Amino acid sequence: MKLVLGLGDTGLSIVRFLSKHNVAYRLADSRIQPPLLSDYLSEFLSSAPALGDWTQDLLTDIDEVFISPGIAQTQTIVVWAREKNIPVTSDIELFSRYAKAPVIGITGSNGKSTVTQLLGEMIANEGKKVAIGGNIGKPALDCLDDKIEYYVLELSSYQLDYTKELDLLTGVVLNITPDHLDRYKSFDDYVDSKLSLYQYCQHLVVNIDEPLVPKKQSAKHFGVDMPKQPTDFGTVTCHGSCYFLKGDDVLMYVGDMQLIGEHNVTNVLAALALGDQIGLSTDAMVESIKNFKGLEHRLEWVAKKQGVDYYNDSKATNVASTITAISALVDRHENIVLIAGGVAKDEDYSELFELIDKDVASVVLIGQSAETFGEGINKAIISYADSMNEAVSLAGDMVNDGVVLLSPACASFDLFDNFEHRGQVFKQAVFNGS
Ligand code: UMA
Ligand code: ADP
Repeated sequence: MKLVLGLGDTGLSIVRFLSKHNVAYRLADSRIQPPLLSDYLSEFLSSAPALGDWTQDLLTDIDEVFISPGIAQTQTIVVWAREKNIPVTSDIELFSRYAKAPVIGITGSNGKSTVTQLLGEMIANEGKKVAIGGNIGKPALDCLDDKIEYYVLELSSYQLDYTKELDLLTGVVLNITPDHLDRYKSFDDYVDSKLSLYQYCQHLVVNIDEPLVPKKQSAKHFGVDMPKQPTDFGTVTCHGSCYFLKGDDVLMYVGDMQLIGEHNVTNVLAALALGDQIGLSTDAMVESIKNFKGLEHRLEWVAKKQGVDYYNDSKATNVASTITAISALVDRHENIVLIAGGVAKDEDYSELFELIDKDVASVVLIGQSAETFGEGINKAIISYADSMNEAVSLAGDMVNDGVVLLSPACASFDLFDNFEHRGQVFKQAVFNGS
């Protein structure tokens, strides 16, 4: 019998899959009211899950555990399973055992969803049937379909930690900066988790600018300044205008994409390199880049009100992503009011505070980390708010001509269900405000 741990999106996708294949399972969640309990009960009337604290008897007669990525390796149930030599496996590995079409894996600290979505759109634009899933939201097992010609999976370090076998046609580690350090003994362990993706790839795509990713001769590289190799992707600036290049072939003017910011230039190059690796035509890829509006909650332009542009970057849950967002806007806007704060993640925030003091006029702080952030910021004007509505109203009052940016550098679960909820509440406050 299999043990399925966690009754969220992943757990539900696993039990659906096992039921379909007539595999017996036991389902357990350490919370009394897991998020998808009622969905599960209405779909699987006959079998009640085990809820509440993990107990050893959950492992009786179990030959494999399928685990949700949110459950840490230090949880007793994982430790007990390992002591009994019972394999603890991710939904991603289970997916890979059954996927018939080539799989492309995308990981990294930031930019995963953007690259996953863009590559998916490029493949669809080539006329191929593609499924996009994994950490981006739709569990990988829910994507399985024999008609699919390519799978594009966003993979988190949590998912990679529980994966030992995975067949990837190609894959990329976009970048590595500190994140999720509460889940890892050290930053090195987090780096190893990210880099583990490459061991599963037949072909590699490598960011030339990421020092933590070892360079490989056989890889396709991106981020190259004026690439010399015909298969490498990079940019060139000519008379003040920047162009995407494949080797020395000009692909398109960077200003023709709708995304903004240097980080998105890198994201596009990564998608181009992956697309080229799997044989997509340059024309289809370039067209997709021009049409791509970006994802909700990632440096998403919301509205212009009384001369002020509002941006929703709720997905920025770590230092590197908020630094990226400020850097993307600073060239375009003189006055930036930043709304930040939430649940901090054991990161070193000093570089962010220095950038705020240099480039941000005012900051509105919310959530658990508000006070510590306030102590670290010296020059920018600081206000505190108890809710997103108050934060948006205070921020709007602080600027006449410029930008209000929600880019929290923190997780959201002190005040919100998740980053999507936080972004929605921000947008609602912008639209409802006077
Ligand atoms: N649970 C326990 N005990 C615990 C922790 C969790 O029983 O100690 C239970 C919870 O009660 C809950 C279930 O496990 O019922 C939730 O599992 P989960 O946290 O793994 O969440 P899922 O709903 O399965 O969603 C997961 C990913 N979540 C995490 O990795 C935390 C989703 O990524 C992903 O979209 C989804 O699988 C489909 O693949 C979200 C995420 O925040 C967006 N990812 C992190 C990130 O991007 O930074 C890694
Ligand atoms: P992920 O799925 O890895 O969280 P997203 O594409 O959802 O990445 O982007 C999340 C946030 O990270 C964005 O809001 C943006 O601020 C930042 N970001 C996106 N791409 C990059 C990148 N290549 N380098 C650094 N930061 C980035």
